[in-house]
Amino acid sequence: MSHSDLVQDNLVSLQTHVLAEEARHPGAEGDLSWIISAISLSGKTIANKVRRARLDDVLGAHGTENVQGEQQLRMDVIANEIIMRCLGDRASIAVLASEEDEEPRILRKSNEGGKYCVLFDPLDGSSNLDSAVGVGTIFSVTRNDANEPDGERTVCRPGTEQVAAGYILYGSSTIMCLTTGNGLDMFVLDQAIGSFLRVRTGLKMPERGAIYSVNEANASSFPEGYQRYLADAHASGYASRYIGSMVADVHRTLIRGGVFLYPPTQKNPTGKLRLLYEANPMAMLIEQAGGLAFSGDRRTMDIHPDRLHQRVPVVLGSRSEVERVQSFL
Ligand code: AHM
Ligand code: MG
Repeated sequence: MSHSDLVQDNLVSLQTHVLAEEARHPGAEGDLSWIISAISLSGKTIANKVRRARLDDVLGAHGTENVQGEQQLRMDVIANEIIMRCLGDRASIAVLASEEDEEPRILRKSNEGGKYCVLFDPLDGSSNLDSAVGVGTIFSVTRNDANEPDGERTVCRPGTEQVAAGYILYGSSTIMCLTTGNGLDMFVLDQAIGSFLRVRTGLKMPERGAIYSVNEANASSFPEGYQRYLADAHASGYASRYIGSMVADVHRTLIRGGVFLYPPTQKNPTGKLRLLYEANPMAMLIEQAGGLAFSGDRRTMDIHPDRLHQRVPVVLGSRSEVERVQSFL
């Protein structure tokens, strides 16, 4: 037996991976690696809090509302604070924009080294925490515009301008899916050594999949095209899977194929999910894995946002399944 056979472990860490990715870009100065490392630290910290939430008695409402008028849970506030602290001291971050905060936080100007902006949903699906299903953190990294003094306008950029995007799923294992625009890579947190280890590079999602994922209780208020798609899916023997946590539902869609939808409803006429914190980063990941992501009749990442907390309809998943939905719209 050779010596190398004695160590079976996969030993490419997230850190090693990002540094190697960055080395492929001439002139890169390592700033993005520092940002991803801060996101990784926040993910590990949040994963630990999520696992202990009931023991530490931090489930339930915080007693405040966020900018969308939604009840903030204690864990939303905790996750937001962890990310703000971990990312707040990284020298190359100009702006931090969180789904939980009304205004973006401007940390430094570009002439003070602020090269990037990070947008995030700290704990998506948090209303599911008390039933212990998967929840997640979603993030998006864009370049800071040196000529734009207004923080909100700086981060209101189309998804095509994202330089990195990803999510961390706090599920039966803690998983990070990441893209820096060169395919989608997947990492699993090895609790024993405290590192995210790479398990897949260039992950491609199935081309098709007879699974739809939508909150079907709202179906009667979906625009007609979505209703006709669902009727067709029923008649064609599709399976329905819906957790109600976007990160968990998108992750399954990535692995198993199919389509995830959040259409316009009576309650949310432009859809529920937020363009900058949810739809765009997921769209980048899905496209990098060979899938498609649309909002109405437009590619999600082509939308020019007009405000920070803008909501859009979402249809994303396997290429042929998204095309099938589009054919009904
Ligand atoms: P949140 O950011 O307030 O947690 O809301 C977003 C979540 C998504 O994770 C999920 O896809 C969706 O809301 C579920 O909404 P609904 O309960 O209406 O089906
Ligand atoms: Mg959310």
